[in-house]
Amino acid sequence: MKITTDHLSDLNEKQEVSYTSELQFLRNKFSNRKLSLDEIIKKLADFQVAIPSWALGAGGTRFGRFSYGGEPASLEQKLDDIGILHALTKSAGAVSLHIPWDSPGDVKAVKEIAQSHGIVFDAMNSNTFQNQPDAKKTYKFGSLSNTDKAVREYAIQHNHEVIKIGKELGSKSLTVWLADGANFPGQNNFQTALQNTEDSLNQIYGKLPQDWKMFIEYKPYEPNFYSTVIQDWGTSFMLANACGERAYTLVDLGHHLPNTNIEQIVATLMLKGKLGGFHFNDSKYGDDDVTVGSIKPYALFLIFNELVYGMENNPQNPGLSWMIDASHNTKDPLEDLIQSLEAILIAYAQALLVDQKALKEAQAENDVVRCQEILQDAYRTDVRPLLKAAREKSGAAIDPLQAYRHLGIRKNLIKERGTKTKATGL
Ligand code: LRH
Ligand code: MN
Repeated sequence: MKITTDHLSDLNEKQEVSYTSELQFLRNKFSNRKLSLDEIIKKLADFQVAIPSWALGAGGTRFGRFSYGGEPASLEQKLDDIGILHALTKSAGAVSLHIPWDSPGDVKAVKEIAQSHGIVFDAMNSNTFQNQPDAKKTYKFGSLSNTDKAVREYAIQHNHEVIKIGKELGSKSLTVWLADGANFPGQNNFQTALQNTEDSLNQIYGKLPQDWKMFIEYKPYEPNFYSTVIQDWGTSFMLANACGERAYTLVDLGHHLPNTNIEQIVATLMLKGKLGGFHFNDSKYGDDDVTVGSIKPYALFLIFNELVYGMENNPQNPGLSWMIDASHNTKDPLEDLIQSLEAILIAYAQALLVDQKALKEAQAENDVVRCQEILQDAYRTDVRPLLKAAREKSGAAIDPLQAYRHLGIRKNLIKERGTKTKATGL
């Protein structure tokens, strides 16, 4: 199912009246600030988030998985679904592939389909946390950290193959996340596991094309429940520095122990020029992978406030990779991703409204109350008219979720694919 601007023009016409008056209200509200709302609208229109190839079907847990009907059964169909998301939002212009879950059979055909939807290939993800059916080695006791040199080499080889596939597709980065760790005290020698991991990552980095980046993703626990080799930002930061200047830390919002100050981690990594990118999602307890901004929207805003400050003040930190990493256990995957894109753009727009100059002055004067008021004034501003203006500017649906339902897209996908298809991934 291909969405065209014709599909959207009538819908947008109805939407336009209401949001233009809301936009005019914002223009009046910020007329006394040296702030260009048109510049913000342009930044929102240019902001592209990569969609994870592993999150286009119904997700699940060990307690069950409830299929959604019309799920994409191939990489080609997944690209078509991301094409629908991008046509509706004009913010989903990239895909992040997970190998081997989404290995491209026919690279040429896959590139053509992606191009036809205006989608580029963002970071490639290797998978050394599952044994493949034809596996010659087992990752049961780890991969890059494994005590068995042959298993480490097997995992390093897999990452080199993922880079090779990425080069053919035009990707420019590799994300390495390791499940490696232990379930019980005494099971692992922490130092040996970390040293093996560092050596293995260096061998992967050694084969990274000169114009590529490597992202090292950390996580405190799951699937190991006593220790994880790359457990926190500090360990990832250390390993990235040990590898080289094109190795960075990737922040998955769900990979933090409760109440961790993630915005401070973001500020620290940007100051050190080692923040590579994000896996956006939200969570109340663990790595819940629920809809972005659905549980802690203020925390997401505070993270974007540090990102906006960093993008203005830290030229030492390169452009960031923006990716979603979520799992859809009870929502239509495409509606869930539309909501996540909305939440990310809302947090970014609110952060762009922060009067950074006034904040800096209030911080210098230790005017604690004023600091909070400056932040919350931006956070409490309804910025959705700016997102609607950005989408109209980009030829997207002013209200993507309403358009998705109005056009009966899920019904059409079920008609095309049936109810039995199952998407690869989590
Ligand atoms: C690990 C993770 C990682 C992916 C996987 C699908 O929890 O966040 O980014 O490889 O999910
Ligand atoms: Mn992740």
